[in-house]
Amino acid sequence: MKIGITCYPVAGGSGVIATELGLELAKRGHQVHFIAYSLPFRLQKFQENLFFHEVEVSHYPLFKYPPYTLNVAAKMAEVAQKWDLDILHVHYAIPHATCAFLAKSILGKNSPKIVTTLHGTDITLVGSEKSFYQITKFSIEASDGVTTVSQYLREVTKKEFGLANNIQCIYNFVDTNRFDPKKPVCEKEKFAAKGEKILLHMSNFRPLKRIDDVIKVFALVRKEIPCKLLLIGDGPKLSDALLLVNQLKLESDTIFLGQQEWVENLLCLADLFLLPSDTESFGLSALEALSSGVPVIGTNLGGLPEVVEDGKSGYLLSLGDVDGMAKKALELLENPDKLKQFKQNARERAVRLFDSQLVIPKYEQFYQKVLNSPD
Ligand code: GMT
Repeated sequence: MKIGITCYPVAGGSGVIATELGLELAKRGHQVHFIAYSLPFRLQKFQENLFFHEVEVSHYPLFKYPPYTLNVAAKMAEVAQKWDLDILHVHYAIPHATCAFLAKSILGKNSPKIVTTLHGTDITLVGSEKSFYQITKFSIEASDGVTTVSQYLREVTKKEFGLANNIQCIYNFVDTNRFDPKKPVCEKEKFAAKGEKILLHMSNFRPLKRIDDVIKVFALVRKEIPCKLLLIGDGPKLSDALLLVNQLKLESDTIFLGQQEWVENLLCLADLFLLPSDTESFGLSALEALSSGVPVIGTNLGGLPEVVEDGKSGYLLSLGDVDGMAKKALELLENPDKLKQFKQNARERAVRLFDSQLVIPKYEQFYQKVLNSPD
């Protein structure tokens, strides 16, 4: 198949999934065309069957705001026509599903089929930005096929937008060969002394990630056992996090690593992964942790219970239950046999349910189904 993929090419779950999907599809012999405003951040080296088409955003003096949506739509139409695309797969409804609708309208009969994957914040954002409701509903309905990254998100989308049943859940996936506790060179001693445990959090440091809770859980655990906190990522809550670490006098045991590219070399160092978010439609970072053999302590909300099995590959607690999370973290860290069992369970769960080789064929089948469906 000839497949166009549009995503936000920056660090973030939806960009990661779109990029890894494109890479895998290209390996499987499909012709893949990325259409985005910059080279997706995990797309570094040349690969056969892979093309990149940059969306240049217009900066005409009259435009106070660059018309990103129109620039993407125009590029989609151009690429779809020139390379005769079968499928245009857009990640994140706003505005990419709308751009795809525009491109399809421009191309008429010869348009590719549109597949939209909803990632979560594109749907929940509508809750805070009511004016987007109609255009989001319209763009989702105008797609030829819609997928969500969890059952939870599927139900929310159906309920919020009053949509019928034709949304398919295809779970996010991970390359379990890459995120493998046995493979990377894990130099734990670079960060922690012998016998010290490592707790890790990785995100885009947005308010919903509740970095304060991560730090407070760590502070409670550190009172009981020697440990270090590794923080990967950057974002609006980074300054608050630095301040809290300073107030709680945790500087000597907290390491801010900023944005990192090869996270598989860091995740495998951890004993526990912390993800106490307000909500996660899926929680891709939690899956990457599981695959690296790292149990997850998080919230029992959104799609996270579909990823982490409470009491087996981690513990999921109520939102804001910092004490409870610290207690569960200590229960594992102070009990080597239990921790070992949870690490094994974490790895097994990722391999059994979310390996990319299991999930990518589901996208291929979905594309085929959409291609076979009448206009
Ligand atoms: O919230 C983020 O970290 C970014 C956002 C995105 O679109 O990149 O993540 C969403 O999509 C990811 C990939 O499907 C999911 O794993 C995240 O759970 C989801 N974030 C939220 O639902 C808050």
